[in-house]
Amino acid sequence: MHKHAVERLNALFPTLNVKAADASLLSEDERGSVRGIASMTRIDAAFIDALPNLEIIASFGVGYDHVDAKHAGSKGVMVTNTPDVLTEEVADTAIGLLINAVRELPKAEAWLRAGKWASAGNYPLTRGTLRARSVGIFGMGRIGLAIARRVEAFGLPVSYHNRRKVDGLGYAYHDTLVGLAKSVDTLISVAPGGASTEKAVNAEVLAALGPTGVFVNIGRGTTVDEAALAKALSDGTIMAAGLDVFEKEPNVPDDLMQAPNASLLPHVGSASLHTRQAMADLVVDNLVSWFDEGKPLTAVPETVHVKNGKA
Ligand code: NAP
Ligand code: 8YV
Repeated sequence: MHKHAVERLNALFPTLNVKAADASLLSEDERGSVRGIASMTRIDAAFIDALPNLEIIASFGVGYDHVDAKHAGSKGVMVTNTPDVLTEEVADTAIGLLINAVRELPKAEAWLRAGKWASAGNYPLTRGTLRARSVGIFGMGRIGLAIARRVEAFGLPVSYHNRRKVDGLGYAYHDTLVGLAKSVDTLISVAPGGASTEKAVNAEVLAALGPTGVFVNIGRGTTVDEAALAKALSDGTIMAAGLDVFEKEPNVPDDLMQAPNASLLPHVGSASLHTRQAMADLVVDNLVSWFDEGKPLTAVPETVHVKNGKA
């Protein structure tokens, strides 16, 4: 948990610090004493069931695929996340990854640092350019919209795929991901993890993007068939990728590590001091609001029905 959140929590509540959400790390008395959790790790049904007086799980991050929120909701336990406060930061990172992937900026910098500018001459002209690209967004939610605004400012057309068309949004909508991929050459995924998006970006979707295709993932690694992506990058099915998230973090598959046409980041989408502090504050503010006011600030959809017994 973020240090600022821990400091605020220690000042506000009696706290227990547990290294993992594993009930065997707590005594029976401790299990009975827990009414709220602040966490950025996996919380499964067994852990929720092991805490008889648990009322709320305040998760650090907007994505909460690591929390069994459906089970929490069925047991009357509130789950909160940290939407909005990270939206612009993550959208900035997505654009950085896109430009890195298309214009090879990390490789150009490595060229300079290796002394090759002086010894071998200019970095080669890039095959990739943003000019004349069309961008598809998989997951047109809060962050997807912030990315779309940036892409529009670059003068590029935007289209998207969600399960539902967003009312009043002017961008072209595709009701399938493969349909979206067929219509663009640049796909940015900012969809949540979980069963409904598991390996959604597969060989068929990558083939639909085509040989000038660029794939950027700022959402969750689980939404991608990583073996298919590595193959598509090596055999020219697509041109390049920019990836901030991976299926089994912090482990990155070797064939992606070695791919010269992939720009890779260690899940830093929201990772500035400014934004992480705002996320930490929202975790704590949710707990304070729950225990003082009887309601959360940012409940996840699976638990909006959960009422605080004292409210
Ligand atoms: P959001 O506002 O809930 O947007 C998610 C969008 O995805 C919604 O528009 C939703 O529309 C769509 N979606 C969900 N399931 C789908 C499915 N099965 N098929 C197609 N579309 C689907 O969430 P957000 O705040 O933009 O955050 C999005 C995700 O970004 C998070 O869940 C997290 O995984 C990721 N993230 C990553 C970082 C990072 O550091 N890399 C940082 C923050 C967030 P429908 O419901 O209509 O389908
Ligand atoms: C965080 C994220 O890095 O908000 C999310 O969904 O993926 C990131 O902002 C992560 O949640 C912290 O572990």
